[in-house]
Amino acid sequence: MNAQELIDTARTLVAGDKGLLAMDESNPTCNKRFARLGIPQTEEARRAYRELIVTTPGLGEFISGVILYDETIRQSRKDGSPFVKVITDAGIIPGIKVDAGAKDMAGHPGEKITEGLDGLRDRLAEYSQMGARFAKWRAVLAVGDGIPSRGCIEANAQALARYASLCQEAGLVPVVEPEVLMDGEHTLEQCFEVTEELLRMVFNHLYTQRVTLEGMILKPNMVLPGLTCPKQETVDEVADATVRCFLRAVPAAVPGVAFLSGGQSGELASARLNAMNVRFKSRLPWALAFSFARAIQQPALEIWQGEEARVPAAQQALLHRAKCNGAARRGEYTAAMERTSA
Ligand code: 5MM
Repeated sequence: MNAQELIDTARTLVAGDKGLLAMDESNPTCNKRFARLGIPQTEEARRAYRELIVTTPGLGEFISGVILYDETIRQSRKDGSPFVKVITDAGIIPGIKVDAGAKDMAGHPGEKITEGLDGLRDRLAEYSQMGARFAKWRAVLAVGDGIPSRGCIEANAQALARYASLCQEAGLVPVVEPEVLMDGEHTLEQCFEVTEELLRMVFNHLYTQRVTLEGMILKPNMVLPGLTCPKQETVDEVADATVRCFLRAVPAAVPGVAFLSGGQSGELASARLNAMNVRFKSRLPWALAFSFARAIQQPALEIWQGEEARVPAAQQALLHRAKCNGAARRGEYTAAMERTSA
């Protein structure tokens, strides 16, 4: 492992006003999203959609890195150019999702443990050879009656730390994604408590597994009320709670926090990220960036609908969301940006 290279890559991923675009939906997730819009759920349709994304003109102006899925990293444009080359030529760093998904956890009804550590060292070596410079692993924690349990938090935190350590050994920057889900009636305060406990546990394990914090990125949820909670806090209240929670639990050595969107609308995700940067940017030890999938892709997918003729309009919509999030990183995003685009 070359520690300085890891640190440089991690810093580049969150430099300036850029962020990550997550396009690492597994085939089942991608197919589910296609099915809702009547798009065929085939390997070719998934390839064509990913080609639309990686060939979006100007994407590299706002996106520092893209997270690919195993099928996607092996695919090419219709003209034969490998996606990894297209991405790199656009000035974007290719990354790869390496977990094998969240599975039911034994003895813990309603809870999940992310699998994928077996054989990970060999898979990381292969992805690194293919041109990936960072990797991602997602742990999923639901909030509900008596959950998440200590057992679930601890097991997922340990898996994240073991993954991160293997990544750094292979020269890949680990993007560590502990996600507290938005589903449910829980309050913002409950999300705060769970997120703080989870982050503390994750960083304890990262320390125990000797992960270089300067050479990683954290990809967490924002601190939010559950989707069906009757009380929905304002954008500023969410920004305040999120930053307060992270100041308690995220070490200053971490170069960047790149939020997932978790099912928020594109506009809300941009507005909340913007509010955090407006209110706190100059006082924080880490950059506050984005690593959104749905909050960047959704409008483009809805426009595309699998039709070749709609590619340019879909690319425009994708670029627009990337640009809005770039503005949110500077604290310059406004609702007027959405009206201009419409
Ligand atoms: C939480 O999901 C990650 C961020 O996406 P959103 O911004 O839409 O919340 C995302 O990278 C996720 O890990 C991938 O979409 C892969 O998900 P699956 O379920 O296909 O493994």
